[in-house]
Amino acid sequence: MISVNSTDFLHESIRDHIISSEKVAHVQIGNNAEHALLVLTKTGYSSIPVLDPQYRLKGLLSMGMITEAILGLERIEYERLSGMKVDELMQTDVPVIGINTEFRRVFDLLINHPFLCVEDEEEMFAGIMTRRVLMKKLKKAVYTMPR
Ligand code: 2BA
Repeated sequence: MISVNSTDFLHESIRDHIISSEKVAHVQIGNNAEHALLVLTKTGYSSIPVLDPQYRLKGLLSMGMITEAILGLERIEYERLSGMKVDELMQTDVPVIGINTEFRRVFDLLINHPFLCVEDEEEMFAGIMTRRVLMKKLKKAVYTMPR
């Protein structure tokens, strides 16, 4: 049986566990797809947030979305990258959570999403909650279960 203590974290706020906005690789609305491809390649992340100049979340962009957009009939048309804006390519239907959301809520969402974008009380982008952070919390809970 899991002790009450080991699952206490489920009612804890994610606030102190997010990767804060300044540490999150992102692109801005208006950036071209060539710049976005560079950021995705250099950071190694498969998907990153798209923000406006006021740091509000506008969407998510992945490597797949870029390659799909420049896929020609016979080859990948890299020369089209500089003429495309991230605004045209990004996914806008993105799950967003508030900064005071409890861990039990992110549990469900992180089954289908590798990370969740987090907004503060003013609806500004505050950072991301990743699957890795949740897994570490879960591991700690499992290891403190009574035998
Ligand atoms: P992915 O890029 O698909 O990465 C999957 C997992 O691979 C990550 O899980 C992490 O454990 C590892 N990983 C990938 N690139 C890494 C790197 N440059 N440095 C260290 N570890 C790396 P999570 O940490 O749970 O992240 C889940 C997703 O959240 C990532 O998926 C990425 O889309 C996003 N992400 C994580 N940290 C980010 C950051 N600082 N900036 C932007 N996006 C981030």
